[in-house]
Amino acid sequence: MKITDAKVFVGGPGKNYVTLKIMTDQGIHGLGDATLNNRETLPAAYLRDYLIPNLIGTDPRNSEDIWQFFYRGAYFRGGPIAMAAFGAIDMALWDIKGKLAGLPLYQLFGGKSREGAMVYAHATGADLDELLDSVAQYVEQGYKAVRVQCGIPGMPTAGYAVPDKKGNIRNYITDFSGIRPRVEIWETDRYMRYMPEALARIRARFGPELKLLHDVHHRLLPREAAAFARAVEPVNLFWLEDPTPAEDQDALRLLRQHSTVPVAIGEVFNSIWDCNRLIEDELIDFIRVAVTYVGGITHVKRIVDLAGLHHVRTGFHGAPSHSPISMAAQAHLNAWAPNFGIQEYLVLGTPECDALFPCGHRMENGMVHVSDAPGLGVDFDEKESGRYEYRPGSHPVVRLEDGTMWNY
Ligand code: GCO
Ligand code: MG
Repeated sequence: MKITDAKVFVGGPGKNYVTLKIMTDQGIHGLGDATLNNRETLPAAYLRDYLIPNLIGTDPRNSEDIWQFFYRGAYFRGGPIAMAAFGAIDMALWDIKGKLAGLPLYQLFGGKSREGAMVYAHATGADLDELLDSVAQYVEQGYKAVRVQCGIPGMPTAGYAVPDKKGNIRNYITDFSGIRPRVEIWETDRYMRYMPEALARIRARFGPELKLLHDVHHRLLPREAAAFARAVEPVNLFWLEDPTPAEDQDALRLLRQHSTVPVAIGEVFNSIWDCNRLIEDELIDFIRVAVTYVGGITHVKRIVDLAGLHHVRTGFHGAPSHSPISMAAQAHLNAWAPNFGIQEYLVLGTPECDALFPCGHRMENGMVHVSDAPGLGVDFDEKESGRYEYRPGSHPVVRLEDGTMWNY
């Protein structure tokens, strides 16, 4: 069997999805998602200029060797751009493998460990009242788990994933605001004083059952993260996400000494080497990697297996920056993983998105049910894709009040 061609498409409804389609001499094609949020043209160029010319003529069934060829052959290993490009190739090769076998991917991983995979939605509000209403809506829709992000009184600008006072959430993922980032101002003290109380009020309003998640988004120093984690203990969070930047894999030791709050980290990681110590030293409870960003299914399965040895559960990233292709790959991994935790679920489930990516995975009552179609269980309408083109967008940047650059 041989790969005969491969094409890259950039664009989509409300998002610059980067879609890879690999064709073979047996008429079977595979799909992959190389969407690196707000840097989409770079994995696309890496695929077109370097990887695809080396794919043509290879046997698509040799997905492990192809992964090793690209990873080791790059010499300058890893990083978000290359791993997103490898990730798309790896997803597409697994898609082909499943279609050849006539089996949904979860069967190739080891079958189902559960019927439905619990997901969480994003509740948000410019103030606590708005946030409480937002949580109530998701509870109404049957979600068992909700992430809560709240505007902080007195903070000069709307914070991470929070609407501004006029109620419109400047969603950098879909606002194509051009390549120059807008600036958000962050004040740790205000956040540390306000957020624990806000979380306690949400818990009081919705009772002990609802799983509450909160994303600090890399903004605290290790000491501050330890103090914050201790302050929110009584809220009994399902997880506290990205409390402190984790390039320093030792930073979490202090937090672990002061709190038993479950910690979730990993969405910005690109390989097992970014998180092996966090997992082996059991400094986290959930690994938040995304199948695109860590080089695809082959590599993410290694991370899931290592995590499983250390009581660490999965909590795959699932912001709208991932196309239904990588969300489909994660749906199969969520069905299989013996140490599944939860799935973030924010695909832009609009009619346009469904038209571009026909898909058999279903979301019901806060659970995702994986498709039994062979391979990934998602397709891509090339003709429909002609409606879209790349439009530049950028993450915001964050500065402290005195202008010091901080962590977005
Ligand atoms: C999350 C993430 C996102 C990121 C986004 C960056 O928990 O979903 O923190 O909101 O900000 O994926 O591109
Ligand atoms: Mg996050």
